[in-house]
Amino acid sequence: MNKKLEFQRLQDAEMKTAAQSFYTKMQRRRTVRDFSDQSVPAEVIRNALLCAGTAPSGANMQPWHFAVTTDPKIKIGIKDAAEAEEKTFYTQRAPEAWLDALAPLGTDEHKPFLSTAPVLIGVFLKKFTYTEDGKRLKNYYPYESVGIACGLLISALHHSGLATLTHTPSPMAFLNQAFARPKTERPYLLLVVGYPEENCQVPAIEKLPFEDIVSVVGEQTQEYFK
Ligand code: IYR
Repeated sequence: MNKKLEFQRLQDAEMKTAAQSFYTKMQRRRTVRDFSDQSVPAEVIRNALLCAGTAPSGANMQPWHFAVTTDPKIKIGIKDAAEAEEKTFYTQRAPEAWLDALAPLGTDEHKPFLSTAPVLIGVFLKKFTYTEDGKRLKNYYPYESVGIACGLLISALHHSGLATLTHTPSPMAFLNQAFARPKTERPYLLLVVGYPEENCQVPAIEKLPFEDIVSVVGEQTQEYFK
């Protein structure tokens, strides 16, 4: 049942260049909120979705489903439902501290990008897999697995020259209806995909430095990272 792994081993110099250039590329990824309505090649979206599907998952249960739409009517339906949820979030549900944390992003209940951007991807999480003979199998670590798949999806789209917005309207149960997904699947993330608008601005945020996100543990390891 097992088969031999075909591992692609790189030369040291090649590894270092690959690691550096991948980091440089990923460093340029920014979440954007102002999208152009320009359409994007379907092949790019298809390959990014296939890339997401390569993610590791608990017991390889692949507890994800990606629903994709470019259909203006569906996008407008999602926009209207999301804006209705967001309105109650911003005016009633969000605690003051949360609104303060969001202030630098300049977000509000208006979500024009949901109809402007050419592609919306609804990511759904499956706590169970239903087999053809009606058995219900437990999926292991579904939240972690779907999170990893989303990371690969975002990276693949960025790598292909597209911009994304990880949007999590809350609550987002309306996504089941919008994307015609069964109630057994939990909406996990709405990914907005396209090109940034010409004069798109992004907040001047910074990422934490290495020292703040990594602890180098043990004397030998400190020597290794010198
Ligand atoms: N879902 C809301 C609020 C929001 C929450 C977080 I956490 C963000 O990083 C950004 C926005 C909205 O989309 O406006």
